[in-house]
Amino acid sequence: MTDRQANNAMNESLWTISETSLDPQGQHHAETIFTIGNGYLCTRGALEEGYAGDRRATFIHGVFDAAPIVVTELANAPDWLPLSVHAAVAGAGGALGPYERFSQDRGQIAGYRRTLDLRQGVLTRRLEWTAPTGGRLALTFERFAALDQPHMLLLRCRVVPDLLGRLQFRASLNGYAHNDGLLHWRYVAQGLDPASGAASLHTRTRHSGIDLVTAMRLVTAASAEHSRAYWDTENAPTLVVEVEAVPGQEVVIEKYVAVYTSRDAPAGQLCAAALGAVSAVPGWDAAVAGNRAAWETEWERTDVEVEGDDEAQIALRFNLFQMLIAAPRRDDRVNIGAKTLSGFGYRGHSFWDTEIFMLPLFTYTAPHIARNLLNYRHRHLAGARAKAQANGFEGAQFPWESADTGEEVTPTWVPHSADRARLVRIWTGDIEIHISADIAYAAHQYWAVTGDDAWMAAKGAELILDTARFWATRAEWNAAAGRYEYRDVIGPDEYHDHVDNNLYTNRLAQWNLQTALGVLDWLRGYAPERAAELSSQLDLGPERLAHWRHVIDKIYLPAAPDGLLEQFEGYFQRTDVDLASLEPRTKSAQELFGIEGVADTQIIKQPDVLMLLYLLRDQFAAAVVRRNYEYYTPRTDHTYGSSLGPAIQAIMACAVGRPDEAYGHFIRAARADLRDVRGNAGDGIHGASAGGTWQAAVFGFGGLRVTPKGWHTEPCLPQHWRRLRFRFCHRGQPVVIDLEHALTP
Ligand code: IFM
Repeated sequence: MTDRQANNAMNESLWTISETSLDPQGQHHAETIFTIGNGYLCTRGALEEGYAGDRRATFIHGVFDAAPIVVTELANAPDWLPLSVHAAVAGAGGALGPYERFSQDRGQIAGYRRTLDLRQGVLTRRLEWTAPTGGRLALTFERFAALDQPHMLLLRCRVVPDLLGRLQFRASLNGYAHNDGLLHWRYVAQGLDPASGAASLHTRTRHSGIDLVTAMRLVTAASAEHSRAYWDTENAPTLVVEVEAVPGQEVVIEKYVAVYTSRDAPAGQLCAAALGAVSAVPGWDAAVAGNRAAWETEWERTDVEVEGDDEAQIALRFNLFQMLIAAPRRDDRVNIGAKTLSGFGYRGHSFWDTEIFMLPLFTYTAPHIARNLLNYRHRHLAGARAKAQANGFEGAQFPWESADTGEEVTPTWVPHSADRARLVRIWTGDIEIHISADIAYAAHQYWAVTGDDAWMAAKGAELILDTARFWATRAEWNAAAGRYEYRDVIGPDEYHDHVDNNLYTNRLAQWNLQTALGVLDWLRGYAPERAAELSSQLDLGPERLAHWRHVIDKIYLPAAPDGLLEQFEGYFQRTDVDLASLEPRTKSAQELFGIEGVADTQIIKQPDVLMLLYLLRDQFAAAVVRRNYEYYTPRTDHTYGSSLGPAIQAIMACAVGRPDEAYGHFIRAARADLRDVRGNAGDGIHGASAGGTWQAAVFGFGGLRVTPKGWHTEPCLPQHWRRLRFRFCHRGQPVVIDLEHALTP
C-alpha cells in the first residue's frame, strides 16, 4: 500500500461507523445509530428482511397524529424497507426445492459487517449466509435517503449465490407500521401502475388526516430476470422478481421508493408525484452521485476536523451527521424533536433542546436551516399567545413541548418508569417557563451571527418583543422585598421543581426584556413602519415600556456576596451531599434518592447556573465564573443526570482554563449515543447532546466568540489534540479556523 493509499484508507475510517456482529439485545441501539435520512425523513437502521423484536421506523417531519397521554406523536410512516431474499436449490433433475427465506436469525452467518458512511449517508451491510438446508449466499445491502431529492429513498441488494437454482426477491410497502402497537394509518388505496411497473400505497393518518403515498419500482438486469409478479396484498403491495441463480454470478436488485404527503402537495396529486419520481430515477450510480455531491456541500460547511484523537473525530462527525439528517432544509413549518427523527422517544416533540443546543450549529454553519427552525417558532406565536392568555398573562409563552400546532403538548401524567401502574405528574408544561427566553435568545444569536436584518425586522423582533411582554406580566411584585420575582418554576435542573426565583429564569427574563428594548430602538431606525406596526399590534406604549424597565431594575437575582450565585431561592439551605462519596454507582441521583429525596439535596441534574454563565458569558467576571464552576461542578450528576449537561460542562471547563477536565465532559457528550452511555439510545438520538458536542468543540476548545465587534478565538485545546479545524459563516462571510497545538513532550 502506498502512503497515499494508506492515508486514504485511514481517512475513510474516520468517516465510518461499523459493527461486526448483530447483537439481538442491542438491536434497538444499533437501529438508532444506523439511522439514515435527508432532513425530510429519517429511517432507523432496522434490517430489510426484518428481525424479531425490531423497532422499524421512518419518521417524516410534520407528520403527527393524535395519541393517548402524549397528546400527539410523529406517526411511524408506512415501511418502505421490506425486501426479503429467498433461495431455492435445483435438484439433480433440475426441479427446484422449496424457497428458503434469508434471515439473520436462521442458518449461519459469516463475515458480517454493517457500516454507515457518514460522508454520504449510505448504510451498507455485508454478510455470508448459509441456509439451514445448505445453500450459501453472499449478500450486500445498501440504502440511502437522497439528500438532493428529499422524497427519494434507494435500496440495493447484491447477491452472489453459491448454488444453482433460483432467487426470489419480495419487495413490499407496509402500511401496518405502528408506534409501539398504535396504528396511526388507515388504508386508502393501492395498485400497480402498468406503464412503469411501479406499485403504490396510499394511506391516511387517523386523526390529523394527512395523506401519504409511497411508490416503489424494482430494477434488475433484464437478462437475469426469470419472472416478475405483483401481489396485491391489502395494505402491503408487493413486487416479486425471480432470477436464475448460478454459482458465483452476482444478481443485483434495486428498489427505488418515493414518499409524498399532503403536507407537500394536494392529496389528489400524491400518487402521480410518487409514481413519477420512482420512474424518473436515472439509475443507481447517477442517484449515488447526486446524493454524494449534496453531502459534499454539507460537509464543506460543517465538518470539524480533529488531529490527534480519532475517536473524537469520528464521534464529532457522527453527531454532526445526526444533526444534518434531521435538519429541515426546505420546510419552515417543522422543528427538530429532542430525539431527532431517529426514535420513538419524546414522540417527536421539540423542547428548548433545539434553540439552545442544536440551533447554534445551524446559525453558524447553515443559516438557512436556522432560519427555518426559527420561523417555525414565529409561525406558532398564536399558540404561544393562547398559552399566555390561558394562564392569565400577556404576550407569548411558548410551550415546553411543541409539535405541529404550536400548542402545549407536554403530557400531564405519565406512567412511572419502574411501576407502570403508578402515574407521575409532569409539571414541565406548566412551569418550565424559561423556554420563552431561550427562543428569544436563539433569535437574537441568529441575528448577531448572520446580520440578517431583514429577518429580524420581519420575524425576530416580534418573537423577542412578544416574549418580553410575557415576562413583564408573569413577573410578580413582592412589595415587602421591593422586587419582582418568578415563583413556582422549574429551571434547567429538573431535579428541583416548584422553586422560586430560579436564577437562570430570572436573569434570562431580564435579558429578554433588555434585549426587547434594544431591538425596538434598532427597529425604529431600520424599519420605522414595521416598528410602528409592532408597537400598535403589541401595544408597546410608553407605560408598558416603563414597566419593562422597572422589572429589569428590580428583578430578584439570588446570589451570595462572594460571587457565588444561588441556583434558586433557598438552594443553599438544601442538604449538601458529597456526590463523589456515592461512587461507584450505576444509577442517577434521582433513582438513588427518589424524586422528592433528590430535591431536598443540592445535587443537580444538569448545569443551571453554569448554563446561564455560558449563555451570558460576557456579563460575568472571570472570578464569578470560576467561583461558580468550582461550586456547582461537584454537585452535578454528570454521568447519570441529563444528557444535555456534559457538553455545556465541557465549555465551562474551558472557560476556567481546564481543557483536560473539559475533555472528559466533551467525550461523554460525544459518546452519548455511540456508546449508549445512558442505556436509552434505542429511543433515538440525544439531539441536544449531538448539537452540544459541536458547541463544545467550537466554543469550548476552539474558544470562538462573536461579539458586536466581530469574532475572535480563545483556544483551549486538550493536551493530545494536535489540531482543530472548523468553519463557520459570519455575516455572510465564510471563515475557516485552523488551530494548531504544539504538544508538550
Ligand atoms: O429538554 C430536556 C430537559 O432539559 C431535560 N429532560 C429532557 C428534555 C428533552 O431532552
